[in-house]
Amino acid sequence: MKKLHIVSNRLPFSIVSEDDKFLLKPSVGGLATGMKSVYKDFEGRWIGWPGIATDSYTVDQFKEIEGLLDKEGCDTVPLTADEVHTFYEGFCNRTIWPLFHYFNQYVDYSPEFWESYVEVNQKFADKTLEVVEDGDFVWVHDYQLMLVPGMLKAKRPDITIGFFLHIPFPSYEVFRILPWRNELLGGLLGADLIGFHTYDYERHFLSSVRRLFGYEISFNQIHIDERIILADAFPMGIDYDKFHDSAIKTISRPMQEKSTLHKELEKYFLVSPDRKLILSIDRLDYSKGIPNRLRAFEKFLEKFPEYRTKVTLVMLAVPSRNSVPQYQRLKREVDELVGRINGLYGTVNYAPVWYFYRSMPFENLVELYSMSDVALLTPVRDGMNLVAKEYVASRTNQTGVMIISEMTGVVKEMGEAIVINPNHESQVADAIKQALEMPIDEQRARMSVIQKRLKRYDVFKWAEQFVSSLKRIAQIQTDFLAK
Ligand code: GDG
Repeated sequence: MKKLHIVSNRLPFSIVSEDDKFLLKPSVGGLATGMKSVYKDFEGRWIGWPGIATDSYTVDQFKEIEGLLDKEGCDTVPLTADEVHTFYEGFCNRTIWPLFHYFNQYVDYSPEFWESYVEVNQKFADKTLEVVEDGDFVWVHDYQLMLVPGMLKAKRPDITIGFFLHIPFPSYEVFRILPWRNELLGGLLGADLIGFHTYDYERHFLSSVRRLFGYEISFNQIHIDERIILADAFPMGIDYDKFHDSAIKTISRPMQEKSTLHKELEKYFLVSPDRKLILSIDRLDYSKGIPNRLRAFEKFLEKFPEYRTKVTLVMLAVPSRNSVPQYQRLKREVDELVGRINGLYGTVNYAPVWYFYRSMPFENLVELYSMSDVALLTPVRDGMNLVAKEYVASRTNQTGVMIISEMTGVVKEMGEAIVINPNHESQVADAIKQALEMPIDEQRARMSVIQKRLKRYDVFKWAEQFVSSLKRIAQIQTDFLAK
C-alpha cells in the first residue's frame, strides 16, 4: 500500500517532563486535528521537530524522547539551540514571515539565516528520505519548509509530493524583494501539488513562477519538461462539530459546574442587561492588527459616548515569538494603548478593555466565543484566520456578529459578515456600532448561512480534498508520461 507521510516544522506533540519522566502532550491545533484523520488512514509517519533544542538534554534523554515519539508514528528532526535561533527565529520568523505579510521594513536579510534555512530544510528532507518507499505520498507543510519539496524530488522523483502554505503568498512585486526568491520558488516547484488558502495567493504564486522562471502555465498547471505541477486553493476548515458541541455543553452546564471565567462573565451581564461584549483573540503578532483594533475601539468610545460603560472589549493576546524585537515592541505598544483607553474611559466598576496576555484552555476559549456578542478581527494580513471560523461554529443560537478584515483569507468565505479595512479607524468604529445594533433576525440570517458553509467544508473535508487532488495529479503525471 502507498503511504502518505506528513512533514511539518512542529510535530503534533509537545514534550513535558513530570517526576523525572518525559510525557507527550498532544497538540490540539487545527493542523494536528486535520492531519490525524489523514496519516493514520494511510499508515504514514509524521516527520518534524519536537519543539525542544537538543543541547538542553543529554543524549540518553533525547533518545528516550525520540522513542516515545516513534511509538506515536513520529520521526524526529533534532535541532540545536543555535539552529532554532538562525532557522526558526531567524529566516522563518524574521525574513519570510514579515515579507509574506507585507511588512517589508521588518525583513532581516542576514545570509547566515538563509544558510541555516537551507541546512535545516536539508535535515527535514534527509529524515523524510529515510522513511519514504517507492511511490509513497508526502505532504509538506508551510513556510518553514519551502525547500523540502525540491530536495525530495531531486533524490526521489517517483514519490508524489504535496505542499500547503498556511500564510499568504505575496504579490510578485513583494516576493521579488527577497534575494533568495529563485531558490524558494525552485524548492516549492519540487512539489506536484501546491496548495494555498485562497485563489489570490495561488494567482500571486503563479505570477512569480511565470515572471521569474518563464515556465509555461495553462490555467493552474505548470509544465516543466516532463513534469506537470498543479497549484490550487484549499481553504482550511476547522473541526466544526468540536466547537459547536463544546459550546452547547458550556451553555447548558448548571451554574455550580461553570468555570470561574464563565461566572465572571455572567456577573458582568447581571450589572446591566444591555451590556455587550466584543471579543478579539490572536497570537500577539504584528500581522494581526491589534494596535489598529484598539485605536478603532477607542475611536468608537469617543464617537459614540452612549456606549461608554456598556461595551467591553475582551482581548486575548497569546504570547508569541518573544525573542524577536518587533514582537517585544508590539507588546509594549499594546500595553500602552490598553492603559490609555482604560485610563480615559474606565470607571470604578467598568474597564473598557479586558486584556489577557496569556493562552487559555480550550474550554475558556469556547466560553468566550459563545458569550460574546461581537467578534472583532482586524488583521492587516492573515493567511486564513481560524479564530473567525471557531467563533461562528460556537454560536449555537445563531446570534452574534462577525466584523472581519478584508485582508484575511477567511473573508472569502464570510461575505455575510461586516467586512472592514483594518486601517480605516472610523469605518471600524462605525462597524462596531452597526454590529451592536444589528437586529436579532438579521444576525441569525447572516450567521446561519456562514455556519452551513463552514460545517460542510470542515478540516476533515479540507484534508480529504487535498489528498484526493494529490492522487489525481499522480495519475495525470502517469498518464502524461505514458503518452
Ligand atoms: C497560521 C496562519 C492560518 C488561540 N489562542 C488560544 C488558542 N488559539 C488557537 C485558536 C486557533 C489558533 O490558535 C490560531 O489560528 P489562526 O488561524 O487564527 O492564526 P495563526 O496562529 O497565525 O495560524 C493563519 C493558520 O495558520 C492555519 O492555516 O489560518 O492565517 O497565520 O485555532 O483557537 N487555543 C487555545 N488557547 C488559546 O489561548 N487553546
